[in-house]
Amino acid sequence: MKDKQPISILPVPFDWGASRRGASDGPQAMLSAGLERKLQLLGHRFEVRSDSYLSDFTADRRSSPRMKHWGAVLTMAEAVAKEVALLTASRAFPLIIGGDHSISIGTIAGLTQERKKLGVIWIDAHADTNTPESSPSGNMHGMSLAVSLGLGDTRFTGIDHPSPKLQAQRIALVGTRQLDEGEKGLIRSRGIACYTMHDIDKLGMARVMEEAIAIVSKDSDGVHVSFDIDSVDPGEAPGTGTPVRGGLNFREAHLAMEMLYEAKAVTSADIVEVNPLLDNGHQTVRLAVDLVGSLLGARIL
Ligand code: HAR
Ligand code: MN
Ligand code: MN
Ligand code: MN
Repeated sequence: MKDKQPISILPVPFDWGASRRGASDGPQAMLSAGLERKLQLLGHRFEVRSDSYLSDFTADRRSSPRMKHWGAVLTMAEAVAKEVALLTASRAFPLIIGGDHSISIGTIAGLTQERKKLGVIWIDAHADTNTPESSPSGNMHGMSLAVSLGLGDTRFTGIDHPSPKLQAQRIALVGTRQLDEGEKGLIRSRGIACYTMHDIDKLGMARVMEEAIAIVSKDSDGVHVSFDIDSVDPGEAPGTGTPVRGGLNFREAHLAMEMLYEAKAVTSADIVEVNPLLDNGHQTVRLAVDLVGSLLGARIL
């Protein structure tokens, strides 16, 4: 982010892209856990946007086995895209708080209205590169990155402006440890940089983040961080709908965020899949707030 750039926090209380309910309570939980106080302490100017930009998606019953609740997801994503494009145009730093990961369909469509060469770091146990055909679940939070690459239903890939929104060479996946067969083929054939937990174990998080930041910054006009809290090990972050063992530890997750801040390259972020209904007290919600703090400049000394 730029020096003294104001931050616009955009809540997206939405969970119809996931199989389990509750991520829709993530935004309110993060705000109640002191997200605003954290930004104040860090000296940021910021505003919390109302969620009234979201029209009533609950009335939208359109759904199919391969794209569950697609009507609600589409209505949400179109509204999020519009709102994020407005924030980008206003020169604020968009900080989108979800919500399940399908909200990033809207986030990325909005950001790329202006930034045609957006780099994206996707920190997640999953790659979210399924198409309706390859998805084993039909849950749309597993399709958001594929949609942004122009794959899948054209009503989604065409949101706001023509597809594709992203180019494969400006994407880096970090923390990956659960891929479906179709996703593996796509990641390989498109040459998407993928830093699995195996790579993090062998190379160390610092080296992985250096490489990932270099990849997404190269010839780009902005860098978006999409942080799925399920990238963190379920021992630290149990409050999420699709936990996978063997994730980032507390220090690796913070280091990733700190290095992103130090790189001064990040132009927007979303944090997703925080599910207060599945949390152990407020452990996961608090971790999410602290990680946003690290991304926005919190330091020990
Ligand atoms: N790959 C699986 C599917 O598509 C699971 C994806 C799910 N979960 C997320 N996204 N939280 O990162 O169904
Ligand atoms: Mn709810
Ligand atoms: Mn995800
Ligand atoms: Mn995930």
